[in-house]
Amino acid sequence: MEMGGSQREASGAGMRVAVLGAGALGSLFGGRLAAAGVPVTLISTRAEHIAAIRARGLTITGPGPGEEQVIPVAAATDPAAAGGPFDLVLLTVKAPATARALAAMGPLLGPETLVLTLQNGLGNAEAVAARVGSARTLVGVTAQGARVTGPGRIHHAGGGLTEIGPYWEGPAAEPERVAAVAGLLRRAGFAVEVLPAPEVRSAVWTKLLVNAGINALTALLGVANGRLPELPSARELVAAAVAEGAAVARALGIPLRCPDPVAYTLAVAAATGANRSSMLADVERRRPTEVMQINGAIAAAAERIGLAAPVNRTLALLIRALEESWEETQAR
Ligand code: KPL
Repeated sequence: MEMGGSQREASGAGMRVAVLGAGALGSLFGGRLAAAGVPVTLISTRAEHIAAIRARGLTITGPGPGEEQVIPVAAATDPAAAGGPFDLVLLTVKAPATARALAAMGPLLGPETLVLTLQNGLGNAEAVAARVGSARTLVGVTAQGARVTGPGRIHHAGGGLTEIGPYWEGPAAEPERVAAVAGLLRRAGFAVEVLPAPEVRSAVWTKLLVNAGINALTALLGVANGRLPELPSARELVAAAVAEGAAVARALGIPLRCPDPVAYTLAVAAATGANRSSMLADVERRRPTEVMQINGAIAAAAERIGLAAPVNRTLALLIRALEESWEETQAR
């Protein structure tokens, strides 16, 4: 049966997708899209991961016990060899790699390509908009959790809502195009809601505060998320970091999506109790973390408006000091 134009738009049929930053989350989205019949190319600088996907397909285990899907999907280490341009680029690199990814993105882009950032922290949307324009920038916040379990293998830890919407300054993406992206993701089995621009900003800040309270502390203490609410001193630090971030959001006029962000963050830590946070995973592998886009960004935003965020500043400095200690070891 032929699809009409609006049906096609709503399901995103015919869209070709590149995932730039096929780590855990990028591979999850790209893999599920490919399994739903969407033409996808996964791109990552992790040569082993890409070689394994090219040889044996991408394996996704979970979320249920015993669930496993092996998905044939195109994969490349270099955007120039990915077969662009694409209709949609999912940007899922870690935040410190955003500038490098945007600089390499040229071969993926046509004049109409949309870029959807699903990254953590502040500053990614602005960087994408500076590269492709705000009318082609979409921002998403997702509750999906995944981790890499080996080359060509990821584990889908659990699902949840993915919210996407237009960037909030300058001309915004046309609603039909946003709906097409949402339709595409729904076809791949993701629960998706489209938000108006101001609510995207609220969603980004609400997630930011959760990450500010959980990620750096779990990375410094070497504990799973669920330990933070249980340890009285850690709990106090979570509360202080989140309260500082909430004060900045309030001063900037950004409504948060929960009445009590400290209680909300502690509830997320408990609900994701067995998870090792993405920053803990980065620290364990001695990879650059997103701390400057999370706690560092809150401290910088506070400073710009004459507020203080000493707990976020200290958490950022502690993680940076760790990173510097590895850089020094590597330089020796
Ligand atoms: O988003 C997360 C992360 O690890 O980056 C949380 C919500 C803390 C879950 O682990």
